[in-house]
Amino acid sequence: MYAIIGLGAVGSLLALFLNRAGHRPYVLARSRVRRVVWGGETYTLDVAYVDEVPDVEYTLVAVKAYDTEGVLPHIRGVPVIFQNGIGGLELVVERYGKGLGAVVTYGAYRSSDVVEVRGAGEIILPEDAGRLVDDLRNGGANVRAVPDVGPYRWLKTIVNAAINPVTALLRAPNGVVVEDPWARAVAEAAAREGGEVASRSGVRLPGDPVEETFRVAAATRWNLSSMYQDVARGGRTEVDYINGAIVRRGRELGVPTPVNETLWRLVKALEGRRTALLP
Ligand code: KPL
Repeated sequence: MYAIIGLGAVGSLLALFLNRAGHRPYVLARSRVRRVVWGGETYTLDVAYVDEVPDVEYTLVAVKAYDTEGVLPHIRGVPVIFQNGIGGLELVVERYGKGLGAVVTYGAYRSSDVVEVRGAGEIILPEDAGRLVDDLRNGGANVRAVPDVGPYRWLKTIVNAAINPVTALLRAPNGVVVEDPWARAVAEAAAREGGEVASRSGVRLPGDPVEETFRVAAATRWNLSSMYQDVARGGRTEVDYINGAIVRRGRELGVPTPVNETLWRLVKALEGRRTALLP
């Protein structure tokens, strides 16, 4: 049996795949999503909302990275962390004693009680995620099972560090990173720094960080990044776990990360501001 904590874009997508594999997951979430729209079809989610997570085999954690601490008491069984950035999984492993990392590259957006899937992607899971790999596959997810998710988490974090702040600061879709030469230069520099930090940490990235940044930005040209959406809602972002994580690791290793540091600070300044167009 499965529990999902957090029913945003990623949590809803996981619920949909599990439904299609014949499961009705328990869900602990602040808000309720009822429908998922994908490829012109609308699916109604079939989940059991709970206040307490019962004993389950897997708890899929799909809250924002900064909400991880608050959900720790609700985790049961094996936690699988579906989050952007570095830090959430590490916290769960430290405090709960175990946890698996996952990377999601589907483009999905939530507005009120509907989640719209706009970009086909994949879910990268560790091979030892066992039954979860089979169930998500049976539910139609494009799952890649790898021996070590760590390098994929790093590459995704670097791509997010290069794309997300630039789009949030410019209030533009992801395509700005490939189309505007100024934006492109900043994203490229951020990705290079991230790549250097990863390689000095001993991480062998599964792709070139700059090429991957431009590939993802072009493939998701019309997407509004998660950070853009968080800022537009006047909410908190995951920048501490994305650019912040790269800067902190860089400091530990003596690798300078001035571009990531500047993007981190600018996004922090933007969080919670409702930028008025007129005085
Ligand atoms: O993961 C993303 C995000 O918005 O957080 C990308 C890949 C940039 C797609 O929008």
